Amino acid sequence: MTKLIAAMTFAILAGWVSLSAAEDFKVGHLVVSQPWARASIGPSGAGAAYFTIANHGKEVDRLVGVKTTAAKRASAHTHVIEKGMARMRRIAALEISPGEPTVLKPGGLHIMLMGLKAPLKEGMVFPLALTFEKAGTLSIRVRTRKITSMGPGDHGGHEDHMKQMKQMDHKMPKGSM
Ligand SMILES: [Cu+2]
Repeated sequence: MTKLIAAMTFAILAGWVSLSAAEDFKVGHLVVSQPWARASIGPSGAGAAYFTIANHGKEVDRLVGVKTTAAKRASAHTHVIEKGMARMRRIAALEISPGEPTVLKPGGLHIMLMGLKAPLKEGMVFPLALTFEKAGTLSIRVRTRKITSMGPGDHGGHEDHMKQMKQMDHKMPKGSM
């Protein structure tokens, strides 16, 4: 009887461990954790995905390619202020340095999804293939959170940011996509 309980406890613990670790993805010295995306706004066709990348190696790596079956194009973006206007700009190679993890989050670095094949809805999970210069390609699964979400572990969000996102235009040099 005690043995049975011990076995059951172990099974429950093991299940819990695998569940909690499910959001980490590893390739080489890189660990991508807690990927998530925001539900997209109406039929806008654009979305954004976020995650944290830690580099446990000794050399800088670079994110040089992003692909997904959920959208026609995906690329790393950052926010810049130009003539007092918040704009987004594509980053061809996002540096992943050892030490401080690189954090993609609303209002900062993000993976821009252009030409969504279907609107992103809360609870949807879609794949993202990240290609790094040194570590190679890593396939991750991104979970869609509600439109007001600020990230995993938040409770709600704030509307102002979404208004800001809507007003922001995507001025990028032709051919940079
Ligand atoms: Cu963007």
